[in-house]
Parts: sequence; C-alpha cells; structure tokens
Amino acid sequence: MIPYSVTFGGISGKYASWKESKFVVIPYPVDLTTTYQAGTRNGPRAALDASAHMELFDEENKIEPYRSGIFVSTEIPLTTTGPAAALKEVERRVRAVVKAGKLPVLLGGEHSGSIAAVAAMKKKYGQLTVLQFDAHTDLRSEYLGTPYNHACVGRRIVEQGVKLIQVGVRSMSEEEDRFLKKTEDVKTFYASEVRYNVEEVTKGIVSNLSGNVYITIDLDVFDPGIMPSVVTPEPGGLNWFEVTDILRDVLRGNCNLVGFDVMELAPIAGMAAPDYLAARLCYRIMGWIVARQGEK
Ligand SMILES: [Mn+2]
Repeated sequence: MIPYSVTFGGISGKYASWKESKFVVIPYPVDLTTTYQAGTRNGPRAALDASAHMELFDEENKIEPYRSGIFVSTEIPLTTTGPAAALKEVERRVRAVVKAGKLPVLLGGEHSGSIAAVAAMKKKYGQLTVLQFDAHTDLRSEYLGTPYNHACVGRRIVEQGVKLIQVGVRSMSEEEDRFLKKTEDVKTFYASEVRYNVEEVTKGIVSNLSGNVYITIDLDVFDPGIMPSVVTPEPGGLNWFEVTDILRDVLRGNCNLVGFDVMELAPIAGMAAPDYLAARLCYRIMGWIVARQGEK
C-alpha cells in the first residue's frame, strides 16, 4: 500500500512502515453528502497534523502504542460523482488491510465511508456487530436523493445483516423512530440515558457485544462545547470521559475488535482542540487494543 505524505503521531521509520504496522489509517477526505455545513474534506489531514503534537506515551496503560506500528495510506481519491466510487475504494483497501493481518482505522471525512468499511468486515467475518457513537440514528432509507448520504449510514449497515448498537443519539426523524420500533437489529442508547445512567448504559452496551465488533465514531456524538468541528452539531452531547469510559469497558470486554473509524471532522480554522481530540481519540483506542494484546 502507498504511504501518505503525513504520518500519524509524527512517527517515522519502521514504526510508520506498512510492513511493521499493526494499525493502518486510511484517510477518507470525502465531503459529498453533508447537508448543513461542509468541511469534512479537510478532516483527516487536520487530525493527522494535530496527532504530531501528542505525547506518544499512553499514561493510562503505561505503554507507547506507536511501537506496534501505525501506517497511514494515501487518501481515498476524491470524485464529484457521489460517494459510490470512493466507497468501493474504501472496501478494497479495508479488505487488503485485514488480509495482511492488520487493523484498519478509517479517518473521515463524511460518515458514508463507514458503510464500505463495515461491508468489507461483514464479508470477511460473517458475524459482525457494529457499535456506533453518534448524535443521530442515521437510519433514513435515503436522503436528498442518495442512499449513501451521511444520514443513512446506520440503515445501510443494518441492511448488511449486521447488528447495530447506537449510543449518544439525540436527534432523529419520525421515519427513523418508526423503523426503530419495528426492527430488532438495532439497539439505541440515547444521550440522555448516558447523562443520567452511564453505568447502566455501559453494561447494556457491553452485554450486547459479542464476537467480532467494529466501532464507528461520528464525532458529533460529543457535545459541541468540546467538538464544534462537525457538520451537524447537536446540543446535549457526551463528554470526553463518557465516551472513553464506555470505550474502555467495551475494549476490555470479551469482544474481538476488527476495526474502527473516527468520522465527520470538519476543522474550523484557528481551532486546534477539536482536531486534536480526534487524533487523541484514535490513539487512545489504539492504546487499549495494544494493552489488551499484551495481556494475552
Ligand atoms: Mn451524526
């Protein structure tokens, strides 16, 4: 696979090489179906640039996760004909990463990319559960003329025969509410439940996850106070500790994490903290994965 011009965490040499890396970051700078604000095109690059300023020591796990290797591939090429071509390329690359025994990390870019990453995983593993952090259910059948709209990601995932667990939801349409009532393939934990009963929610999530799990994080799950750099900000979002506490319990649980993504970063000029949060979140997840492997 061809390396990108920027590495993750500013690392270099063997730690950033395809051959030695456990993690493969795939930048997905796509911004075709966003509807309110735009700017996810610049998300992956901003997160990568911010990542160069992180401490590479993981103070929680007392390890340096980068030593497991983090390769960054070239960006998924942009088209203007809709996300279909880009999705095909995402699926192809995720398949190649998995085949090489590495763990794919999609960095977005609008949320549509997750559809293809999940498709690659589903074909590879058969059984798959997706854990989605998101302000929105994304369960629309189609939106503004395309089934690949970022408002349809959850629906496209469920259609693949994948069980979907959502957390942080606080915005949905009547159509999506109706769909949720009749399906048994989706379990939704609302942002208000996290706020008032995070322990129960965490238990509920962990008990719903078994076997192979893919995690997709739409950054709008966070409160706009700490994550204003998203295309569809919703008040009442989760804070850093709520998201990472849930993730920690999930990643220390019994499931087999097969890949993850961090999506929908739309950088605001002059505002470094949200870009940095996205980078830090990626690295924190890598830390738990590496730490758990070390225990085995
Ligand atoms: Mn969302």
